[in-house]
Amino acid sequence: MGRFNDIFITVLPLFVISAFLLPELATAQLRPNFYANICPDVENIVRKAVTAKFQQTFVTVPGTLRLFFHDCFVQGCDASVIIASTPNNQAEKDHPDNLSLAGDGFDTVIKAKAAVDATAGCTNKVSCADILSMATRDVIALAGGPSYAVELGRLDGLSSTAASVNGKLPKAGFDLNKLNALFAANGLNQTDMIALSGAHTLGFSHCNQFTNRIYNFSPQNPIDPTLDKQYASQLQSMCPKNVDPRIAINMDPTTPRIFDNVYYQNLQQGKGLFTSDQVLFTDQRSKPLVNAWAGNSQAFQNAFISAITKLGRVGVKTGSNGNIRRDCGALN
Ligand code: HEM
Ligand SMILES: *[C@@H]1O[C@H](CO)[C@@H](O)[C@H](O)[C@H]1NC(C)=O
Ligand SMILES: CC(=O)N[C@H]1CO[C@H](CO)[C@@H](O)[C@@H]1O
Repeated sequence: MGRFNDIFITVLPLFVISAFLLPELATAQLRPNFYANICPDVENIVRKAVTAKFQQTFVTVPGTLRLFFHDCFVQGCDASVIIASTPNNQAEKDHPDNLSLAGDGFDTVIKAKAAVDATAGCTNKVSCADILSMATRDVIALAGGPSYAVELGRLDGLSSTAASVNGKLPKAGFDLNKLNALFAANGLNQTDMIALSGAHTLGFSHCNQFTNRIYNFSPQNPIDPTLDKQYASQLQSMCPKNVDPRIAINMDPTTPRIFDNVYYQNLQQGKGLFTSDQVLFTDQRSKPLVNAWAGNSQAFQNAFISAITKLGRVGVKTGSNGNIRRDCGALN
């Protein structure tokens, strides 16, 4: 009886405390229109800034989309990837896995933030993490992909270290088990992983990400046998041995500037650029969805929207775990 009382007494204050915390947690819960009473026009302001940037360079699209992915997979969607390194701290963006993040993705967020902050009533009211998620939605639509209601209400993270990137991002050489494990660690299942891989319908890769597939795959097969032969020789001519390491090529050889389901059609034809792309078709566990989405653009788009919405919920910062950064590139 005494034990029961002890438990009751220690548990009760926890309920009382959580009742006080609840309003704060409730505001941190993501939802569309989070800024309706704070900065009602924020989505139009961001869209306008992103569109202006897009008109300057197409790299805005893949740069922003990949930035969102890397942000969410390392310490959650908290804009920690945008923090610049300082003499005392090497930030996430300076980890070697970030080497190829396009500067235009960062610039998109900085420009959209400036536009938001220049609007009366909105200054320092919208997180960089939310601006990145809105910008991501906008670039997908600008490239011909679907649009969707984006959930908002994230806070910006309070730290960013290169060390925190280790092991958090997938590698081009990953097989299905490794891909699934890494995505599962972020609450995303195989369906989500296959849908999000469809982002490789856009953007560029440096040659070193796949040279093993075209020159030294195995002693028996210098070229990865899952690669289409003609595509393999195109890749060899675009990426000769000892190529300039700055050279980058389109990941979708067919419609590189359109957000479409051609990525999956490419996989059916042996035109997946990375091992991690082609394995989605060669592994029997993922092949059925590749085939389904290759033949049904609407089904792919629905799955992508569901998956990127789940991606946007990863590790969201609430309460004292975050703040609204004045400068997206520096901690307050
Ligand atoms: C499934 C596991 C994934 C692997 C192994 C992977 C790997 C890579 C690699 C190696 C590159 C080329 C980097 C370079 O050399 O410049 C790349 C580019 C890219 N990735 Fe992924 N990625 C994966 C998933 C994703 C996801 C989930 C997204 C977004 C939802 C994404 C979006 C992009 C974009 C847009 C680019 C092009 C970037 C640019 O042109 O600037 N990737 N990815
Ligand atoms: C993956 O998650 C989505 C919802 O988040 C669900 O609809 C789907 O059935 C899941 N797929 C698998 C293979 O578990
Ligand atoms: C865009 C960006 O900031 N890229 C950096 C990624 O990390 C390397 C070092 O590993 C830097 O040199 C890049 O500038």
